[in-house]
Formats: sequence, structure tokens, C-alpha cells
Amino acid sequence: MPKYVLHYFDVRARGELIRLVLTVAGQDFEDHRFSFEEFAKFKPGYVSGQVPVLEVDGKQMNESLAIAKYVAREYGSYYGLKSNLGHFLYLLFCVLLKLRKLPASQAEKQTRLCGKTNLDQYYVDRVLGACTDLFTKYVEVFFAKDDATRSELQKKMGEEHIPRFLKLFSEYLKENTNGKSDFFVGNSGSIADLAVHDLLTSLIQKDEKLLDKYPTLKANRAATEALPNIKAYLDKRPKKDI
Ligand SMILES: N[C@@H](CCC(=O)N[C@@H](CS)C(=O)NCC(=O)O)C(=O)O
Repeated sequence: MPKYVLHYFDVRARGELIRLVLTVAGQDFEDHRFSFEEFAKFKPGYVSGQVPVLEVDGKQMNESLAIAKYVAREYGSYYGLKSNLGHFLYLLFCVLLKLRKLPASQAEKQTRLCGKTNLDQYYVDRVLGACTDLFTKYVEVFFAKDDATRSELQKKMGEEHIPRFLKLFSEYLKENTNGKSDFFVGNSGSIADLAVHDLLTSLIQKDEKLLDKYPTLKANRAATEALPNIKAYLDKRPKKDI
């Protein structure tokens, strides 16, 4: 198993998806967190002068989404005859029993973290793109230069951006298997689900009723929290606004 060290600020933001992917993949990692003040002394040592940086056996990787997908592919690309056959029989069993949802086998969960087919990878990427767009808006509010600007951006966020993206995510969920799966891609969790989970965490912390009008997103959140190792990680991680 490689030695992973994640270097990032003591927040979720652009580092958390990497932490979540490593967690679901069952990989131990050193979570090197630092304050904004402490960052100055580490900055010159990072290739782009920015974080997150994931050190893999001493080799530095930068660019948050590229890193998250790299890790997801490391632990999400194996699928052999045995697991496919097992999963086929499992699905047949579900269909025969007329189970409404199509649960994924453990093997299948591990094959799809980053999308199994080219089309699946596209579905993952479009969700990640939307997450980046909404996150950018959230960051603008968070770092607004004064209170007046913040309240103006906040208003736009609540009235326009959040409803637009929650509707979009709901449509993506519906489009995938027409509601038979609670995940964004196929019938198992991927980094798309982890990215949406993290993004919505920031928004739900400010409005706990946020998802009341979006039942499919609520179900997606619950399904994501049921992915391997996630619940224990969420329970112990420090609570942050961003
Ligand atoms: N596209 C890069 C952006 C990285 C980035 O903007 N990092 C910020 C923190 S979230 C940073 O290091 N800021 C400090 C600086 O630029 O000096 C990624 O996604 O990794």
C-alpha cells in the first residue's frame, strides 16, 4: 500500500474530495492540515505553490480533481470475471425478487468509483463540473470583500444558484436508471456522489431543511453516507464552514 500524505488547509474545500475518496477506498493517509498563517512556510515546497497536494510515496501530485480521480482509478478499475459473474447473479436475484432498488455488490462498488465506461466517466465529470461551478459561487460569498457585497452575493446564491444546481443534480439522479438507483452513475457510489455530498454539507450546515424539497438528493446523501468507511470518517472529522 503506498504511503499517502495529504497537504491542505484545516478545512474541507478543495481537499475534502481527496480525503473522501481515500476513505472509501480504505486507504490510510496522513492528513497534514495547517493554518493559513502556517501555509507560508510550506508554500515554496509545493510545485504550483498551491494546495491540495497529495504525496504518494514521496512524489507530489497537485490539482485537486486530477488527484481525486487518480486515487479513484487506483481503487476503482479492477473488475474480473468472478466479480462480474457474481454481480450478474446478484442482479438476477434482485430482479426475480422484484426489488425496487438495485443494490451493488462489494466488487461492483469498487469498480465504479470513477466510472466504469467512457459514458460513466462523462456522467461523473459533468457532476464534478457542476460542483466546481457552485463551489466557486460559494467561495465568492465566503471571501466577499465587505458585508454589503456578501449579503448581495448571498441573496443571489439562495434565490438563483442553489435552486438551479439542486434542480440540475435532481435531474441527473432521475436520468440515471430512472430513479432505480440512489447514485449519480449506475447503481453504485462514485466520486460524483462524494463531491455532491461534500458541497451540500456546507449548504446544509447553513440551512438544515435545504433538501426537504429534493427527496432524490436526500436519498443520494443517505446512500453516499452508507458507502464503506464513510460514516466513521464523517463522525470524527472536524466540523468546518467550508
Ligand atoms: N485548481 C487548483 C486550485 C488550487 C487552489 O486554488 N488552492 C488554494 C487553496 S483552495 C491555494 O493553495 N491558495 C493559496 C495560494 O494560492 O497561495 C486545484 O483544484 O487544486
